[in-house]
Amino acid sequence: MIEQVIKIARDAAQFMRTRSFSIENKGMVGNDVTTADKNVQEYIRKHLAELDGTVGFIGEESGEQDYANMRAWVVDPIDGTANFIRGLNASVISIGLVECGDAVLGVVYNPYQDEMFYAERGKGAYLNGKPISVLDRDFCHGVYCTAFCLYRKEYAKICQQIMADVYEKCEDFRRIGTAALELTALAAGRVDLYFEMRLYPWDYAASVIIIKEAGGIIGTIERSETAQSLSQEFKLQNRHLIYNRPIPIIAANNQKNYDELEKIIKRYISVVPYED
Ligand code: LIP
Repeated sequence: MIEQVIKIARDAAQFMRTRSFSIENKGMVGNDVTTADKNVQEYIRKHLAELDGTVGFIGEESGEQDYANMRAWVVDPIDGTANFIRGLNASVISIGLVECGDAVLGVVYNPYQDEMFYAERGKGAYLNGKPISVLDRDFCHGVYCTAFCLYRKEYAKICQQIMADVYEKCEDFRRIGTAALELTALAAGRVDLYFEMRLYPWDYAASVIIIKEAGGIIGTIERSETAQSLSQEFKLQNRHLIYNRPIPIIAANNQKNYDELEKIIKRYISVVPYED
């Protein structure tokens, strides 16, 4: 099935090869959608449905949560819409398949570099047909990708504190403006550390399986529901990734670096109210 999904992603990119599109704001500065996003999504939705009509569909530009039969395609038609609007040539198509709460297949296509990243559970991760894997760099030589929580700027200060702390300990940072491209870059050994305070499932669904199959670590930090009801303090615990609402995403090239990054992050987010 992955070959067909790869073809759908590649063909859908035709709608990104235009500079003629209209822009609509989704209610917040920086949160825009273009007619290209909508066309890409519609193309993908139609063709995925032809592949298997029993699978649900969750797309960034449709707002539905359709986990039919516990299976759903989770799709960001253009991850990096702001880059797309500005002509920065750094945006990707991201298609993930989630089954019973687990990411099992992922395809991320960067039409500007003609780079197709993909993985299926248990079958390895690939870039344009060649196996990829994370690179075993130390934390101090790692490149960190992050963002300052664009749609919830009240978290920007915390993200900046985390950034300042990580920056002292790693080599450098990048903000490419598309989570899926940054996460697949980690899978391919190009960058090594990643954190975003609040990512939507369509931003990470496809990359989760690509990172895992490339030997990397990806997870989240969630507040404990019980701890929350017992006290006003927000106690944090590790939680399985979920695909039905925005969550923090941490990723690293190996377990040691993941643990170190998580420790730094928890230092800042364990002491502040952390909302959905
Ligand atoms: C964007 C991400 C970006 C993140 C933004 C936003 P969009 O996705 O990929 O890295 O920082 O908050 O979610 O909106 O361009 O699909």
